[in-house]
Amino acid sequence: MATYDYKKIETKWQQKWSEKKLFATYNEDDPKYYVLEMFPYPSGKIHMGHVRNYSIGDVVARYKKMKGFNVLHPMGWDAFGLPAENAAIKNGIHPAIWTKQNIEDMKKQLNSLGLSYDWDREVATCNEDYYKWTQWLFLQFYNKGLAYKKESRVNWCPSCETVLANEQVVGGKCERCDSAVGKKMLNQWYFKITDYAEKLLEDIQLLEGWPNKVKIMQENWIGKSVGGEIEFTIEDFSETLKVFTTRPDTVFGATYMVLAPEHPYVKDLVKDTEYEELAKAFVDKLQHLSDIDRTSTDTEKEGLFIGRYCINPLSGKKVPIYIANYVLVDYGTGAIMAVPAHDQRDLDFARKYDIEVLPVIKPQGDEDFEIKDEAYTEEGMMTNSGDFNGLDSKAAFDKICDLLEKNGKGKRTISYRLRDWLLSRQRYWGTPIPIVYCDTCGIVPVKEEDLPVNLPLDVKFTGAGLSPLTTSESYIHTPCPTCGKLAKRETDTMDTFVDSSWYFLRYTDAKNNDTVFDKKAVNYWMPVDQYIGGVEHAILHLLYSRFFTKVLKDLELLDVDEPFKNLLTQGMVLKDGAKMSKSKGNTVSPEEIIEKYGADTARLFVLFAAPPERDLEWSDQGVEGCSRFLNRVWRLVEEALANNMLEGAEKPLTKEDKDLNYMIHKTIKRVTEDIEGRFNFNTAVSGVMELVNDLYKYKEIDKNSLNNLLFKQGIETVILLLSPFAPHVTEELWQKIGYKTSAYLMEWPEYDPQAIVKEDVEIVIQINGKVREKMLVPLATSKEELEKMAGESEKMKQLLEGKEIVRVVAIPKKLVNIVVK
Ligand code: ANZ
Ligand code: ZN
Repeated sequence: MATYDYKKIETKWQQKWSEKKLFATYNEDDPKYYVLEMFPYPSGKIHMGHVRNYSIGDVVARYKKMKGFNVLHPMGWDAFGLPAENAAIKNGIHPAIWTKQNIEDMKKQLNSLGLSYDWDREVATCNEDYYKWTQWLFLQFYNKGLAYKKESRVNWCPSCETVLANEQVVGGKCERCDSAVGKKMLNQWYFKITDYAEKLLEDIQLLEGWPNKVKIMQENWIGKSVGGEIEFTIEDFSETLKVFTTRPDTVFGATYMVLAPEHPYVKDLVKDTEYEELAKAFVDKLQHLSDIDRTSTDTEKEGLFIGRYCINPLSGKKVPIYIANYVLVDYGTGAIMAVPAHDQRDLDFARKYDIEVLPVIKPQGDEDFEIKDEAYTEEGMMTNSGDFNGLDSKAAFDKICDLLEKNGKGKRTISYRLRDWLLSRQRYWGTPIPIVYCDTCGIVPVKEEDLPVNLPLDVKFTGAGLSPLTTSESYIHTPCPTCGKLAKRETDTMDTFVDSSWYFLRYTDAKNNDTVFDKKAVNYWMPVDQYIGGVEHAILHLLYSRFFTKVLKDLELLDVDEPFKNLLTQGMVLKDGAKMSKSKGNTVSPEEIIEKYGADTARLFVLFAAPPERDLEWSDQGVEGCSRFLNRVWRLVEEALANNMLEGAEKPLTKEDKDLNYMIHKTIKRVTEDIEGRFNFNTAVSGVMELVNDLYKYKEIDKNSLNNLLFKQGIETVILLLSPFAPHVTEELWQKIGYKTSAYLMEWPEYDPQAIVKEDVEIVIQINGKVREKMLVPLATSKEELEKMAGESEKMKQLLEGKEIVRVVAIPKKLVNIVVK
């Protein structure tokens, strides 16, 4: 018998599949299924997280194919970004060459896992034929007023020399290089995602196949607040101060006001006063803190009285104005009325600076209510609020809004936490922004027919704080698309999140040179039926992709509202309880595992060791176990072939045959349901393992009396059920038992509902509720028959002798109770 030579088998099938283009997909009329894993950054090496992500996707893809769907399962490269540029600076390799080499290396590694990708649809975001369309999309956004330029204060990493998003600033430091992050004023490009805030929020309810936690994260990120804008007069100042509040009902309790230190009024309010220098010093001190750090509840509240006062529009009361770290300039109006009795942040601040705390809402019926260290944030009864006293605070909310609107002192408003998407990056290795600046015509978009604007090769990586593109003379100078005079190109490139916000659309028509994608193709394949990736992308990538999809729908480029119908966020791969990572030095290299055990074992392990959404703890014994199991399957088939156990005539089924038949169909049902339901691959695999055990036992009964046809059916079932998980070894065995067609093209086994109905069922017989006897009866035995049969056994006859039977209760398939006196 041949031994299981995984290396030979895996190389052989990978080659054959690729030669035959087994996984190529065409746009047909069949029901489609689009399964997608988040595409990787081409770092050069795959890690176990990739193996897990892509193995999960591959099972789904192969399974759906066998279920008769026309499956799209593409792969590509999120190929722009900082590491390539840093490698260029460090090692002097051009980012393009570095990236290309890494893609080749990683593609080999992915192929060594036997993943069923349609490589004809491969995209790399750094290729001209891709970024041409990213630029084209930018122009469509621009024409719709959804891409605009604005001067703004941005997080700036002096070491990476680039703008950072708030999420990339951790504890005041750059997420990438750990340098202290500063602020800088820059003229930047933005996408107007805030125009879609309401739609993005509303449509979360369409995402039935998404994990709840991700939906909540998106909801919080958009952060809709319903409230009001209230105008306070500032004493001796020409302008009024607008504040945004979610609690107009607390307006009488506003005992001080806070402006964000960067609020435009601050300079004028402190001008030529003793507070001028203090305020300036305070603003400087906050420069390096990110918004997240400034508003975190753990951050000590800090502020400064600026010597001025406001007048409360309803109470007429005069209250002091502060600047403070916890009020942000770009949320709401950048200023607040502070109500320490009912807002914890305000209370902490008021206690620290000894400001009055005035409760204006109290719990119903609580006479000696008092605020101590905790703000009262619930609803209740109005107090200290003039004419509104005694009202329910909910009713007061509306009445106060009505009054403010009547007096012209305020209005109801909605505020979103979501900010516009800053997309400019002062980097080289990204999609050039297709814009030209002309002294005569101003900002001029590049003509569509002149796309792509190519990344030049003659750049210097100077580290001077400007985009390297500014060093390319050939790039910068260009005629103005409108007037033809010499003009200058934009030298910023796009955030790589722009590239990844539409790659799943390009896969539907990846080779199209005439348009971004054919409308028919995109509408046939979209939405993605199953998206799989890490939860670290739960907010930005998914939100940006949803935003793009909605804009493209409004541009009539496609018809779907949402890009991803179902989302699976896979858990982490841990070792010794911690996430596998280079920095912790606890990684296991996929290449080593594949070398030592084969790809099928590696795949089977990551699929079997935990359900996809849970974290998976690496275990060498677990890997060994999976390897042993595949060897066991191999031997089972080899022995069966060697002993001619897969050929024979039809025979009536014996008791053992019936049991095996039952197990075969029950396993099909179980594995199918495990995959269909919540991708419980771990239990699906153990189902197959049990069936393999049963086949081994069956084989031992008596070689001459076996029902070979049934045994063969069992073997075939194992091979087919296992094929999405361990595609190489099953393909080899499938051919060995005589099939010419790939297992990938076979139909997924169907179970026979008749076969899993157990024919006999055990019934308990009770006397006065006490179990006295058990018996096996045909499943279909009726109530009347059961009543009759219950007393017939020898044991029952004895037990009932001399007793008077009062009543017999029979419940088919369960029990008979005989009530006696
Ligand atoms: C008075 C008040 C009383 C407030 C009260 C809350 C409770 P969300 O729900 O997150 O939208 N706020 C407004 N603008 C702010 C800014 N730029 N920086 C920091 N805080 C700001 O929160 C809205 C509430 O956060 C607003 O309602 C305001 O405080 C504060 F019992 O106004 B509130
Ligand atoms: Zn011009």
